[in-house]
Amino acid sequence: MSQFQSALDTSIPGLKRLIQTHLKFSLARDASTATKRDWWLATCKAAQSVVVERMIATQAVHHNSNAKRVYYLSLEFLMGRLFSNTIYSAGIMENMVHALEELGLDFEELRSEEYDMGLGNGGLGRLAACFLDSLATLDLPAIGYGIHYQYGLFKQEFRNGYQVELPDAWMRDGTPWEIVRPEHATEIKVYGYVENVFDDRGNYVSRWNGWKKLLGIPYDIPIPGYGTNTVNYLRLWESRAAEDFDFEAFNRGGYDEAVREKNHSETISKVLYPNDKTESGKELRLLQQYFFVACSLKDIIRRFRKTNEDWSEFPEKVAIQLNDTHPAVAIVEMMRLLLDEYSMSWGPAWELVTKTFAYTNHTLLPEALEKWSVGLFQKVLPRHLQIIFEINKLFLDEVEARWPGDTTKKQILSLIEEGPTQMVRMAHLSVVGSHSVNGVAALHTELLKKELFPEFDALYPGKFNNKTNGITPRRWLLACNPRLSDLITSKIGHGWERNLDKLRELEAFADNEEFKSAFMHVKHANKVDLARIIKESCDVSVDPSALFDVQIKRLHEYKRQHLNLLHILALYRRLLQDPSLDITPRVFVFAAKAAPGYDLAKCIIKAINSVGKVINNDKRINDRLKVVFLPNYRVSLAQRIVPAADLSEQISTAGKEASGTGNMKLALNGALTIGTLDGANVEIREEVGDDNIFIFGMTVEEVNALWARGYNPQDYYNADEELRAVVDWVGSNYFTPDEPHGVLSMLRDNLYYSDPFLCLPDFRSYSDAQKRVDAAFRDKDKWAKMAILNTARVGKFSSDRTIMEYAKEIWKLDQKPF
Ligand code: T68
Repeated sequence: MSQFQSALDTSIPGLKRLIQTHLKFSLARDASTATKRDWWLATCKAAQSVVVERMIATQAVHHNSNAKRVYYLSLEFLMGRLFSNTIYSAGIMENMVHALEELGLDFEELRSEEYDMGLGNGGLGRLAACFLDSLATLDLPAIGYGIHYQYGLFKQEFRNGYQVELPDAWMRDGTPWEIVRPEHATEIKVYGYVENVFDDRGNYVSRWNGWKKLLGIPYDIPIPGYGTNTVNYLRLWESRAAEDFDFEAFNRGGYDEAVREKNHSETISKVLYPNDKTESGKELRLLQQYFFVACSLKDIIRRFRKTNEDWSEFPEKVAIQLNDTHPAVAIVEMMRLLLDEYSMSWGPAWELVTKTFAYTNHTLLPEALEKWSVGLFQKVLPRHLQIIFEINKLFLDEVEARWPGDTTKKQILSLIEEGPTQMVRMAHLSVVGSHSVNGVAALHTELLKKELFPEFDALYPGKFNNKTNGITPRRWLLACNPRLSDLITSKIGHGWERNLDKLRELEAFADNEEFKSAFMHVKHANKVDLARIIKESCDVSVDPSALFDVQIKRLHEYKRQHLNLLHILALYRRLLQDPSLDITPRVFVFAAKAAPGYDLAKCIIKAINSVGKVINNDKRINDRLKVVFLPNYRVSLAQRIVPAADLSEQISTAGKEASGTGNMKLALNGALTIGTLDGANVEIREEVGDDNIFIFGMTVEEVNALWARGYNPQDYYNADEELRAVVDWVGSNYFTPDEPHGVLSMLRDNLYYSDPFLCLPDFRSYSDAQKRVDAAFRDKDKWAKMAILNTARVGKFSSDRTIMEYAKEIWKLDQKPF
């Protein structure tokens, strides 16, 4: 923190002046007529000034020291709002709050003016955003690369309990954070054909001809570190037509035709695909992937060549991390550039590529593993397909050397899947083309090695490694839960924001009556806030002293929101059968988006909404159960729900959730987990201790054994009277009396006939665990202690820890503080 001297005055009067200056000169507004949004924009611009100054200094330091950088390639960055985060990281929070006060403005009110930047589906995209925060905070030279989607993940509304999707025009009214960089616009090529010809030197070479040009325009978003001068950036590419007009067509009078070409090019960055697990195989998706990868690699190489002459230095200066297989075509594009544009020969080019790339796997679900038909590749990227076949040929030679004559091994491992249509397996390409393949939690990495890629693990010992996910404490505690942050700081002081392990010092207060009471007061105040949001968006009144039982995540069968629903129905039924039953009053809070084409997921949303409507209005149960589904789940809403949760539902079928990160956010904010031994839940249990978590259900081994024996859901249905009753109940017309018969029968039939994610076998164990939760919550003292110990013991799950592991073990990247 020494060399850097700011030219800006960030005192309270200084910030006031800065805001007023931006209001007038950047926004052309007068203080007397400015709207709240104008003030918000002016405040963003003021904070951005502080950050931009440091960004310029950071980039100079990285450039002048010829530092190694990591490039994080991701099709998704789920950034949420940037207002609080930017102001905290700029180190001006306190002064800013006062400056705003003196201008007659309220910080909290201004911050809700911001529209979420929702350029991601869920965990994978949010992980990328947390990683950017940690990279900057740890003074690691890094740039994120992605797409500047015009529309992010759809906006969700409920109409009569059904999900309706609306476009997310997040930047319609402008956004204050981005800096457009036309000087770094980049041209790339797509489509066309390959010709094999003799070049000037008589070599037989492949030429890519007949291609179309596309233009990528970069938009930069500064990423300030917390408590440091480092400001990295996220560079997002927007596609444009390389030429505005086809003038020939225009002159022939074909105005429409001339504009059509332009529109087609600009479609590429139009919209984020809303599927979080299923691979759709659409041409536009492949174009998106190649477009941003090709633009990014050109940019990376341009930056490398400014300060380096020798290509062999490339892996010493550049590390590229692939966030899942979505950017995997980068491996092939890099080969193409080295071979075709820089005339390198195959061997050195391949060595350089494999030393540079590393790949993170985020799922074992077969339906999410990306495959592209050879035909589509041939059409969109003909030269790349040729290179893939060459990579595969050489790779299969390696397989042959390792397992001579074993054709089965070759079939299993080949980059090309044979069948009626040949497919390119992007995960295999990623494994072969990278020096590191990591899973995102210990269990996930074990399964990756043992179940998904055992042959690859045998072929490349040491390539597979684990990097358990993490979350940034700046957003997921400091910014989202100011009450708890202040309480923590009052006990153990600052420092936990950059060293989350320091929270262990709270353990000393876990038996302190005063602290327990203060901790639960904070939780209660946060629940009062959430109750207000619930009233506003669901028109349901809930009691903040009830147990807030929260399941917030994408809607997917493997996450088992429907198992939660079966339990709710069981509780409701027990209450109707015995109105005097003594149960802990609960508010069940759901929030989730379903992929628009995922019918069963949408049916589960409808079912929860319908059951909720009946339960919430049933006078007989005396408000002891409430069920609400908050619409339009997004980062900023998560930041309101997480601090108010008592119970965190992490109930996926064992072996299916790679890690989860919501589990970490909720535990950090003092919610207890009810969960299966899946993903990072396993490691959360290790940290918080068996007594401070509610574990239930089958283990991965038990799940595998059940499938091996043969699973029939009806065995469980027939054996459990309550289970049978609630499965039938949910499919009946009871909860949808005003609608055509059978709108929820799809859910009942799924459970009864197939139940692919084993809700029925886990139901009884889940229900028993919920009874333990109920009992624990009655003992206020015990619950407070458990909640405190959760907060105190989850320091491991800071994304700072995760990123330091990537930096040391995969990227070999040095910190560059200044
Ligand atoms: C999630 N994956 C994992 N995928 O499900 C979760 N997929 O367990 C893990 O914690 C998280 O990644 C971070 O590692 C996703 O979120 C997607 O969103 C996705 C998007 C497009 C295509 C496939």
